[in-house]
Amino acid sequence: MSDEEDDIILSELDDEELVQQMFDDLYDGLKDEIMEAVNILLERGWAPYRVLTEALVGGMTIVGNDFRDGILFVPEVLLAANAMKGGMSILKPLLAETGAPRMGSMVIGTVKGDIHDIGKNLVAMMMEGAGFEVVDLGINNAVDAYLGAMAEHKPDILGMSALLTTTMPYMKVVIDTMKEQGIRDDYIVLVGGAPLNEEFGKAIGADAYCRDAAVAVETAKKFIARKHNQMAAG
Ligand code: B12
Repeated sequence: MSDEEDDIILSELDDEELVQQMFDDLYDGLKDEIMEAVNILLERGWAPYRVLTEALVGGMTIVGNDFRDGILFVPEVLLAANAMKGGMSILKPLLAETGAPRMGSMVIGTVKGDIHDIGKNLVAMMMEGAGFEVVDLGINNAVDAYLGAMAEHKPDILGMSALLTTTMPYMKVVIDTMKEQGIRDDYIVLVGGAPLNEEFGKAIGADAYCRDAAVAVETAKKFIARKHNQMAAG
């Protein structure tokens, strides 16, 4: 690192410069700097959700593009992911603290063979913030892990995440097993992850594909309202 870079004082940058600097720091995997910058933006009155989407997710998109293009490799991306998680750890309690009324519950996990968890964690955070109780199964979940958690926690919603084209078909394995066991219709099944799309969601028999965490919250609320209406009518 050059002397010039050493001299950057994050709190002296204006918002726009600070966000640019966060993109660089996330790219370089500088967790402490990311955490400091998140705190600065919060102190300046930025809403936690804005910090999350504009600074952290924005920065991760740049990392993602360079990973795709072969400019960054797994070790660097892991560091960036770690820095992102540092920032998310500050935002998590704030997003969960909205005092929203309890909306329902969700079991969520990344599917078998897949260790990507940033997007899933974000969805879990946003759902908690919207008043959902969330049981997070973590990564690399086989059918039994999902079924066991559903039997134990009886959630309204099952959420599955996959970031690889090789792991996304596993979602169908889970849904097909639910059908075989006659429990498919007991749950609202939401799926997400960068390589998925709406068509895929339909094809595997999910209730909905959600492009991002905000859409996940909206969709979950919509399905819960529908479920309550059905219960009231029936
Ligand atoms: C970070 C990252 C990693 C990190 C993961 C760290 C971690 N703790 O998660 C590390 C370095 C470990 C990694 C490893 C690998 N990765 Co990777 N990774 C990424 C990267 C750059 C970013 C993913 C991310 O976190 N995005 C940010 C979050 C916020 O977005 P998101 O995950 O899409 O989530 C949002 C939505 O999709 C949605 N969502 C997500 N989940 C869910 C779930 C539900 C229920 C709902 C409703 C919504 C929802 O909401 C989220 C929030 O808004 C992507 C690039 C990309 N464009 O996605 C590649 C990418 C996914 N990886 C890729 C690859 C190839 C790999 C490796 C195979 C590389 C290798 N050679 O080893 C391994 C696989 C390891 C494995 N078995 O899983 C490819 C996949 C290509 C493909 N078509 O399958 C990508 C697309 C990069 C690329 N273009 O080549 N990776």
